[in-house]
Amino acid sequence: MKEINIEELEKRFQEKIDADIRIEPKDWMPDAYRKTLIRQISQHAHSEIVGMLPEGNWITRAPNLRRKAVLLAKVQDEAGHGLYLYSAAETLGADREETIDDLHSGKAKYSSIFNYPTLTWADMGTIGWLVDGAAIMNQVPLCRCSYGPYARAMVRVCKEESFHQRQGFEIVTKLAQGTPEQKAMAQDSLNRFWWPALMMFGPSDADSQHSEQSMKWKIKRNSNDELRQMFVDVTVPQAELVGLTIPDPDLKWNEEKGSYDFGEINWDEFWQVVSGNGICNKERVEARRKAKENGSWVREAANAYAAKKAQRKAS
Ligand code: FAQ
Repeated sequence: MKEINIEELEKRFQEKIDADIRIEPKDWMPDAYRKTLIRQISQHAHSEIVGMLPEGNWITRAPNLRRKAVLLAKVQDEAGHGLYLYSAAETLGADREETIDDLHSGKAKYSSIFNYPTLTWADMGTIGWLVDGAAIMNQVPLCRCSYGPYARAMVRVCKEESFHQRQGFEIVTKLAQGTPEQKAMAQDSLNRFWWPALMMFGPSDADSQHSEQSMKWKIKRNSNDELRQMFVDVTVPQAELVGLTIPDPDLKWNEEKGSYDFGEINWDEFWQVVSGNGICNKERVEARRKAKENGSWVREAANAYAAKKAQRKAS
Protein backbone atom coordinates (compact mmCIF):
# COMPACT_ATOMS: atom_id res chain seq x y z
CA MET A 1 0.00 0.00 0.00
CA LYS A 2 1.27 3.48 -0.85
CA GLU A 3 2.40 5.40 2.25
CA ILE A 4 1.11 8.97 2.51
CA ASN A 5 3.57 11.49 3.89
CA ILE A 6 2.69 14.22 6.38
CA GLU A 7 2.90 17.04 3.79
CA GLU A 8 0.35 15.24 1.66
CA LEU A 9 -1.96 14.73 4.68
CA GLU A 10 -1.66 18.40 5.59
CA LYS A 11 -2.37 19.43 2.00
CA ARG A 12 -5.52 17.26 1.87
CA PHE A 13 -6.60 18.56 5.28
CA GLN A 14 -6.31 22.20 4.14
CA GLU A 15 -8.19 21.36 0.93
CA LYS A 16 -11.05 20.00 3.03
CA ILE A 17 -11.08 23.16 5.13
CA ASP A 18 -10.99 25.35 2.01
CA ALA A 19 -13.96 23.41 0.61
CA ASP A 20 -15.88 24.00 3.87
CA ILE A 21 -15.97 20.28 4.70
CA ARG A 22 -16.28 19.77 8.46
CA ILE A 23 -13.54 18.00 10.38
CA GLU A 24 -14.90 15.28 12.68
CA PRO A 25 -13.20 13.61 15.71
CA LYS A 26 -11.94 10.50 13.87
CA ASP A 27 -10.59 12.43 10.87
CA TRP A 28 -6.87 13.01 10.50
CA MET A 29 -5.84 16.50 11.67
CA PRO A 30 -2.50 18.25 12.26
CA ASP A 31 -1.35 18.22 15.88
CA ALA A 32 -1.30 22.01 15.95
CA TYR A 33 -4.97 22.17 14.84
CA ARG A 34 -5.93 19.75 17.63
CA LYS A 35 -3.87 21.73 20.16
CA THR A 36 -5.37 25.08 19.13
CA LEU A 37 -8.90 23.71 19.39
CA ILE A 38 -8.29 22.12 22.81
CA ARG A 39 -6.86 25.46 24.00
CA GLN A 40 -9.74 27.57 22.70
CA ILE A 41 -12.57 25.15 23.59
CA SER A 42 -11.29 24.49 27.11
CA GLN A 43 -10.81 28.23 27.77
CA HIS A 44 -14.31 28.76 26.46
CA ALA A 45 -15.66 26.02 28.78
CA HIS A 46 -13.87 27.53 31.78
CA SER A 47 -15.33 30.96 30.89
CA GLU A 48 -18.86 29.57 30.96
CA ILE A 49 -18.28 27.90 34.34
CA VAL A 50 -16.44 30.81 35.99
CA GLY A 51 -19.02 33.10 34.35
CA MET A 52 -21.68 31.59 36.63
CA LEU A 53 -20.07 33.20 39.68
CA PRO A 54 -20.67 36.95 39.19
CA GLU A 55 -24.38 36.38 38.50
CA GLY A 56 -24.82 33.46 40.92
CA ASN A 57 -23.85 35.98 43.56
CA TRP A 58 -27.16 37.83 42.93
CA ILE A 59 -29.69 34.95 42.80
CA THR A 60 -30.65 35.33 46.47
CA ARG A 61 -30.96 39.11 46.08
CA ALA A 62 -33.04 39.31 42.89
CA PRO A 63 -35.75 41.96 43.40
CA ASN A 64 -38.75 39.67 42.76
CA LEU A 65 -39.71 36.07 42.03
CA ARG A 66 -39.81 36.52 38.24
CA ARG A 67 -36.31 38.03 38.16
CA LYS A 68 -35.03 35.28 40.45
CA ALA A 69 -36.46 32.48 38.26
CA VAL A 70 -35.02 34.04 35.09
CA LEU A 71 -31.58 34.58 36.61
CA LEU A 72 -31.52 31.06 38.02
CA ALA A 73 -32.37 29.64 34.58
CA LYS A 74 -29.68 31.77 32.95
CA VAL A 75 -26.97 30.67 35.35
CA GLN A 76 -27.98 27.02 34.86
CA ASP A 77 -27.76 27.52 31.08
CA GLU A 78 -24.15 28.68 31.50
CA ALA A 79 -23.37 25.44 33.38
CA GLY A 80 -24.86 23.49 30.46
CA HIS A 81 -22.69 25.43 28.00
CA GLY A 82 -19.60 24.56 30.03
CA LEU A 83 -20.51 20.88 29.94
CA TYR A 84 -21.09 20.76 26.16
CA LEU A 85 -17.75 22.46 25.70
CA TYR A 86 -15.80 20.14 28.01
CA SER A 87 -17.35 17.25 26.03
CA ALA A 88 -16.31 18.86 22.73
CA ALA A 89 -12.74 19.15 24.09
CA GLU A 90 -12.85 15.46 25.07
CA THR A 91 -13.63 14.49 21.45
CA LEU A 92 -10.13 15.83 20.68
CA GLY A 93 -8.52 13.65 23.35
CA ALA A 94 -8.44 16.18 26.20
CA ASP A 95 -8.79 14.70 29.68
CA ARG A 96 -11.57 16.51 31.56
CA GLU A 97 -9.99 16.10 34.99
CA GLU A 98 -6.66 17.53 33.77
CA THR A 99 -8.44 20.35 31.94
CA ILE A 100 -10.27 21.39 35.10
CA ASP A 101 -7.12 21.04 37.21
CA ASP A 102 -5.40 23.47 34.83
CA LEU A 103 -8.07 26.04 35.64
CA HIS A 104 -7.65 25.48 39.36
CA SER A 105 -3.86 25.76 39.25
CA GLY A 106 -4.09 29.05 37.34
CA LYS A 107 -2.46 27.49 34.24
CA ALA A 108 -5.54 27.80 32.00
CA LYS A 109 -7.09 31.09 30.96
CA TYR A 110 -10.77 32.07 30.99
CA SER A 111 -12.47 35.24 29.80
CA SER A 112 -11.11 38.42 31.39
CA ILE A 113 -14.64 39.80 31.86
CA PHE A 114 -15.43 37.51 34.78
CA ASN A 115 -12.71 39.04 36.92
CA TYR A 116 -14.74 42.19 37.47
CA PRO A 117 -17.10 42.37 40.49
CA THR A 118 -20.90 42.64 40.32
CA LEU A 119 -21.68 45.47 42.72
CA THR A 120 -25.37 46.23 42.10
CA TRP A 121 -28.52 44.62 40.65
CA ALA A 122 -28.00 46.74 37.52
CA ASP A 123 -24.92 44.61 36.80
CA MET A 124 -27.26 41.65 36.13
CA GLY A 125 -28.81 43.72 33.35
CA THR A 126 -25.49 44.93 31.99
CA ILE A 127 -23.95 41.45 31.98
CA GLY A 128 -26.86 40.06 29.95
CA TRP A 129 -26.89 43.05 27.60
CA LEU A 130 -23.15 43.55 27.06
CA VAL A 131 -21.40 40.33 28.12
CA ASP A 132 -23.88 37.92 26.53
CA GLY A 133 -24.19 40.39 23.65
CA ALA A 134 -20.42 40.24 23.07
CA ALA A 135 -20.43 36.46 23.56
CA ILE A 136 -23.07 36.06 20.80
CA MET A 137 -21.17 38.34 18.42
CA ASN A 138 -18.13 36.13 18.90
CA GLN A 139 -19.98 32.79 18.92
CA VAL A 140 -22.37 33.09 15.95
CA PRO A 141 -19.40 32.78 13.53
CA LEU A 142 -18.19 29.81 15.60
CA CYS A 143 -21.35 27.92 14.51
CA ARG A 144 -19.46 27.72 11.15
CA CYS A 145 -16.21 26.61 12.77
CA SER A 146 -14.42 23.88 10.80
CA TYR A 147 -14.51 21.43 13.74
CA GLY A 148 -17.91 19.68 13.81
CA PRO A 149 -18.51 19.08 17.55
CA TYR A 150 -17.56 22.68 18.47
CA ALA A 151 -19.67 24.18 15.67
CA ARG A 152 -22.73 22.09 16.62
CA ALA A 153 -22.41 22.93 20.33
CA MET A 154 -22.39 26.61 19.40
CA VAL A 155 -25.80 26.47 17.70
CA ARG A 156 -27.65 25.74 20.93
CA VAL A 157 -25.36 27.95 23.00
CA CYS A 158 -26.09 30.93 20.73
CA LYS A 159 -29.86 30.41 20.98
CA GLU A 160 -29.62 30.47 24.77
CA GLU A 161 -27.23 33.43 24.83
CA SER A 162 -29.72 35.32 22.71
CA PHE A 163 -32.38 34.87 25.42
CA HIS A 164 -29.79 35.98 28.01
CA GLN A 165 -29.00 39.12 26.05
CA ARG A 166 -32.70 40.05 25.86
CA GLN A 167 -33.35 39.48 29.55
CA GLY A 168 -30.33 41.70 30.36
CA PHE A 169 -31.47 44.46 28.04
CA GLU A 170 -34.94 44.28 29.57
CA ILE A 171 -33.49 44.84 33.07
CA VAL A 172 -31.39 47.77 31.81
CA THR A 173 -34.38 49.29 29.99
CA LYS A 174 -36.57 49.09 33.10
CA LEU A 175 -33.90 50.71 35.26
CA ALA A 176 -33.10 53.41 32.67
CA GLN A 177 -36.81 54.31 32.52
CA GLY A 178 -37.24 54.13 36.30
CA THR A 179 -36.47 56.62 39.09
CA PRO A 180 -33.41 58.91 38.78
CA GLU A 181 -31.61 56.61 41.28
CA GLN A 182 -32.39 53.53 39.16
CA LYS A 183 -31.21 55.26 35.98
CA ALA A 184 -27.99 56.33 37.75
CA MET A 185 -27.46 52.71 38.83
CA ALA A 186 -27.80 51.53 35.20
CA GLN A 187 -25.41 54.26 33.98
CA ASP A 188 -22.83 53.42 36.67
CA SER A 189 -22.99 49.76 35.66
CA LEU A 190 -22.52 50.63 31.97
CA ASN A 191 -19.56 52.84 32.92
CA ARG A 192 -17.87 49.93 34.70
CA PHE A 193 -18.61 47.19 32.14
CA TRP A 194 -18.25 48.94 28.77
CA TRP A 195 -14.48 48.75 28.40
CA PRO A 196 -14.11 45.24 29.90
CA ALA A 197 -16.83 44.07 27.44
CA LEU A 198 -14.78 45.41 24.52
CA MET A 199 -11.75 43.55 25.90
CA MET A 200 -13.63 40.23 25.66
CA PHE A 201 -12.85 40.12 21.93
CA GLY A 202 -9.15 39.71 22.72
CA PRO A 203 -6.05 41.71 21.75
CA SER A 204 -6.03 43.92 18.67
CA ASP A 205 -5.39 42.12 15.38
CA ALA A 206 -1.80 43.39 15.37
CA ASP A 207 -1.16 41.71 18.74
CA SER A 208 -3.25 38.55 18.34
CA GLN A 209 -0.92 35.54 18.28
CA HIS A 210 -3.35 32.94 17.03
CA SER A 211 -5.79 34.73 14.71
CA GLU A 212 -3.96 34.33 11.41
CA GLN A 213 -3.57 30.54 11.67
CA SER A 214 -7.01 30.05 13.29
CA MET A 215 -8.63 31.94 10.41
CA LYS A 216 -6.73 29.87 7.86
CA TRP A 217 -8.11 26.75 9.55
CA LYS A 218 -11.58 28.37 9.75
CA ILE A 219 -11.71 27.90 13.50
CA LYS A 220 -12.16 31.67 13.68
CA ARG A 221 -14.15 33.27 10.87
CA ASN A 222 -13.56 36.90 11.84
CA SER A 223 -10.69 38.74 13.47
CA ASN A 224 -10.88 40.12 17.03
CA ASP A 225 -11.07 43.74 15.79
CA GLU A 226 -13.78 42.97 13.21
CA LEU A 227 -16.03 41.43 15.86
CA ARG A 228 -15.31 44.24 18.35
CA GLN A 229 -16.31 46.82 15.72
CA MET A 230 -19.54 44.93 14.94
CA PHE A 231 -20.36 44.84 18.66
CA VAL A 232 -19.82 48.61 19.05
CA ASP A 233 -21.97 49.31 15.99
CA VAL A 234 -24.96 47.34 17.27
CA THR A 235 -24.66 48.33 20.93
CA VAL A 236 -24.33 52.12 20.69
CA PRO A 237 -27.85 52.59 19.22
CA GLN A 238 -29.25 50.33 21.98
CA ALA A 239 -27.70 52.59 24.66
CA GLU A 240 -29.14 55.63 22.87
CA LEU A 241 -32.57 54.02 22.73
CA VAL A 242 -32.74 53.71 26.53
CA GLY A 243 -31.07 57.07 27.18
CA LEU A 244 -27.74 55.82 28.54
CA THR A 245 -24.33 57.26 27.61
CA ILE A 246 -21.42 55.13 26.43
CA PRO A 247 -18.42 56.15 28.59
CA ASP A 248 -16.14 57.02 25.68
CA PRO A 249 -15.49 60.68 24.75
CA ASP A 250 -13.90 59.56 21.46
CA LEU A 251 -16.97 57.63 20.28
CA LYS A 252 -18.12 59.15 17.02
CA TRP A 253 -20.09 58.02 13.96
CA ASN A 254 -17.80 57.84 10.93
CA GLU A 255 -19.90 58.51 7.84
CA GLU A 256 -17.24 57.36 5.41
CA LYS A 257 -16.64 54.03 7.17
CA GLY A 258 -20.31 53.54 7.95
CA SER A 259 -19.42 52.58 11.54
CA TYR A 260 -18.33 54.10 14.83
CA ASP A 261 -14.83 55.27 15.72
CA PHE A 262 -14.05 54.60 19.34
CA GLY A 263 -11.34 55.33 21.90
CA GLU A 264 -8.22 53.33 22.73
CA ILE A 265 -8.67 50.28 24.96
CA ASN A 266 -6.46 50.17 28.05
CA TRP A 267 -4.38 47.18 26.97
CA ASP A 268 -2.24 47.27 30.13
CA GLU A 269 -5.37 46.62 32.15
CA PHE A 270 -6.37 43.80 29.76
CA TRP A 271 -3.03 41.98 30.05
CA GLN A 272 -2.96 42.46 33.83
CA VAL A 273 -6.38 40.81 34.13
CA VAL A 274 -5.47 38.03 31.68
CA SER A 275 -2.31 37.27 33.63
CA GLY A 276 -4.18 36.81 36.92
CA ASN A 277 -4.03 40.28 38.45
CA GLY A 278 -7.62 41.46 37.99
CA ILE A 279 -9.87 42.48 40.87
CA CYS A 280 -11.49 39.04 41.28
CA ASN A 281 -9.07 36.53 39.68
CA LYS A 282 -7.99 34.92 42.93
CA GLU A 283 -11.51 34.81 44.35
CA ARG A 284 -12.92 33.20 41.18
CA VAL A 285 -10.33 30.42 40.95
CA GLU A 286 -10.61 29.79 44.70
CA ALA A 287 -14.42 29.45 44.40
CA ARG A 288 -14.05 26.84 41.66
CA ARG A 289 -11.33 24.97 43.58
CA LYS A 290 -13.52 24.86 46.68
CA ALA A 291 -16.55 23.67 44.66
CA LYS A 292 -14.50 20.69 43.45
CA GLU A 293 -13.26 19.97 46.95
CA ASN A 294 -16.76 20.19 48.46
CA GLY A 295 -18.14 17.82 45.84
CA SER A 296 -15.43 15.18 46.30
CA TRP A 297 -17.59 13.04 48.64
CA VAL A 298 -20.26 12.74 45.92
CA ARG A 299 -17.71 11.53 43.37
CA GLU A 300 -16.16 9.13 45.86
CA ALA A 301 -19.57 7.70 46.80
CA ALA A 302 -20.52 7.30 43.11
CA ASN A 303 -17.20 5.57 42.34
CA ALA A 304 -17.52 3.27 45.35
CA TYR A 305 -21.08 2.35 44.29
CA ALA A 306 -19.97 1.68 40.68
CA ALA A 307 -17.04 -0.47 41.90
CA LYS A 308 -19.32 -2.48 44.21
CA LYS A 309 -21.82 -3.03 41.42
CA ALA A 310 -19.08 -4.20 39.03
CA GLN A 311 -17.73 -6.55 41.72
CA ARG A 312 -21.20 -8.08 42.29
CA LYS A 313 -21.70 -8.56 38.57
CA ALA A 314 -18.33 -10.31 38.24
CA SER A 315 -18.93 -12.70 41.16
N1 FAQ B 1 -9.75 36.92 28.27
O1 FAQ B 1 -4.20 35.29 19.87
P1 FAQ B 1 -5.45 35.67 20.59
C1 FAQ B 1 -19.34 34.03 27.73
C2 FAQ B 1 -5.85 35.27 25.36
S1 FAQ B 1 -18.18 33.09 26.96
C3 FAQ B 1 -8.74 36.08 28.60
O2 FAQ B 1 -6.31 36.69 19.96
P2 FAQ B 1 -7.45 33.60 20.19
C4 FAQ B 1 -20.66 33.40 28.05
C5 FAQ B 1 -5.89 34.11 24.38
O3 FAQ B 1 -6.50 32.98 24.96
C6 FAQ B 1 -16.77 34.14 26.85
N2 FAQ B 1 -7.78 35.71 27.71
O4 FAQ B 1 -6.26 34.34 20.95
C7 FAQ B 1 -21.18 33.94 29.31
C8 FAQ B 1 -4.42 33.93 24.07
O5 FAQ B 1 -3.77 33.28 25.16
P3 FAQ B 1 -3.14 31.76 25.05
C9 FAQ B 1 -15.61 33.40 26.35
C10 FAQ B 1 -7.87 36.20 26.46
O6 FAQ B 1 -7.74 32.36 20.92
C11 FAQ B 1 -21.84 35.16 29.32
C12 FAQ B 1 -3.89 35.36 24.09
O7 FAQ B 1 -4.82 36.12 24.87
N3 FAQ B 1 -15.74 33.17 24.93
O8 FAQ B 1 -19.07 35.11 27.96
C13 FAQ B 1 -8.92 37.05 26.06
O9 FAQ B 1 -7.16 33.49 18.74
C14 FAQ B 1 -22.33 35.68 30.51
C15 FAQ B 1 -3.76 35.95 22.68
O10 FAQ B 1 -5.05 36.16 22.07
C16 FAQ B 1 -14.91 32.39 24.27
O11 FAQ B 1 -14.01 31.81 24.86
C17 FAQ B 1 -9.88 37.41 27.02
N4 FAQ B 1 -10.89 38.24 26.74
O12 FAQ B 1 -8.68 34.63 20.34
C18 FAQ B 1 -21.07 33.22 30.49
C19 FAQ B 1 -15.17 32.24 22.79
N5 FAQ B 1 -8.74 37.37 24.75
O13 FAQ B 1 -4.30 30.83 24.83
C20 FAQ B 1 -21.58 33.73 31.69
C21 FAQ B 1 -14.18 31.36 22.10
C22 FAQ B 1 -7.61 36.73 24.36
O14 FAQ B 1 -2.20 31.77 23.89
C23 FAQ B 1 -22.22 34.97 31.70
N6 FAQ B 1 -12.85 31.93 22.04
N7 FAQ B 1 -7.10 36.03 25.37
O15 FAQ B 1 -2.47 31.52 26.37
C24 FAQ B 1 -12.45 32.79 21.08
O16 FAQ B 1 -13.18 33.17 20.20
C25 FAQ B 1 -10.98 33.20 21.10
O17 FAQ B 1 -10.27 32.29 21.91
C26 FAQ B 1 -10.76 34.67 21.60
C27 FAQ B 1 -9.23 34.92 21.61
C28 FAQ B 1 -11.40 35.66 20.65
C29 FAQ B 1 -11.29 34.87 23.02
